[in-house]
Amino acid sequence: MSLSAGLCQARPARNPGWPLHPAHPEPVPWQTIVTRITADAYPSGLDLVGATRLDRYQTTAPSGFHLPRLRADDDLVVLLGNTRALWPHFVSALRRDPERWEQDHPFDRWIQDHIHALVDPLPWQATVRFAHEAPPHAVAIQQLAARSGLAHLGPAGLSVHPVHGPWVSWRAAIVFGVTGPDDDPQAPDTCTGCDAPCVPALQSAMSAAETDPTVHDLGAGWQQWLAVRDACPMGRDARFPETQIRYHYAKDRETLRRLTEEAPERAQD
Ligand code: B12
Ligand code: SF4
Repeated sequence: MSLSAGLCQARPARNPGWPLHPAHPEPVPWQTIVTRITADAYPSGLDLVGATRLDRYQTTAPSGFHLPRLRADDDLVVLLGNTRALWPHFVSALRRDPERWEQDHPFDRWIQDHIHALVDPLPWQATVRFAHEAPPHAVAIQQLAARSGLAHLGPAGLSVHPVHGPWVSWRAAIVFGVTGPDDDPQAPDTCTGCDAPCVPALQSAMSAAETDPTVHDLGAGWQQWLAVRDACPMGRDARFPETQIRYHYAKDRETLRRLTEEAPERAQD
């Protein structure tokens, strides 16, 4: 199964990767930016925030996945991700604006709008790259998560968070033209000592795939891909809501449409 087959399906982002703002006149410590973004992002469902330096990421990621340098090699890179906390915010956005569900990739489109609404008003020079972007703007976002100390990269190709296990998603990398952190945090290795039931599950999913899956369509074998995540003993309480699973794995848009018509409390399902 080829990587390019998956990536060619990804949608381009609205922002093609240029700095969003002129340089802020006063240099600020990176902690100021991370604190501000965390305060804005967390209540909007983007409840995982990490930070590292551009040079640390670039030495890990293959060259085709490098992020743009804004000021210097030690620029700050902020990673935004989420647990199941994000889904109700997406459902609310669909209810407010029902035309969204008719778009080609409603979730990716909403994520772009949602993150730009957080980043665009900030007074610092910044560039956003989304996890769903295709080359030449693709990001090795799991490697960024590991370099930020947020989640270990497990043997089935899934990031494993120490609390939420594989039930996390990464949404965007934001480069800021200020010096990033000196420290180089290590994500806790959740996999050493585990019998790795995710590995045979991944092998089953790969051999069951009749055609190359793409980022936007895992095909008829989507339940086998789901079984890879379900095999992991970490973070079982953090499993995504059923409707979120049906949308991300089976691309079940009808479920999505029905959800937007149901009572608000069902948004958590
Ligand atoms: C292309 C892609 C795929 C392709 C993989 C093709 C391939 N041979 O690598 C396909 C379509 C098969 C796929 C499937 C899935 N993906 Co995917 N995918 C991506 C994407 C867009 C790019 C991966 C990449 O090129 N990384 C860059 C390279 C340089 O990194 P790498 O470390 O060398 O490669 C890693 C990834 O390829 C990863 N991986 C992810 N899926 C798969 C599937 C296979 C078969 C293999 C071998 C590896 C793999 O494992 C590698 C690390 O060991 C990322 C988002 C991103 N920007 O990173 C999401 C991403 C990795 N996928 C994700 C998910 C959740 C899935 C699915 C569960 C379906 C879904 N969309 O919900 C399935 C099953 C994954 C599994 N391992 O069980 C999440 C993972 C979250 C997490 N906890 O880690 C990501 C990070 C997207 C996100 N927004 O969070 N995916
Ligand atoms: S099943 Fe075990 S080895 Fe696999 S990702 Fe989960 S903790 Fe790591």
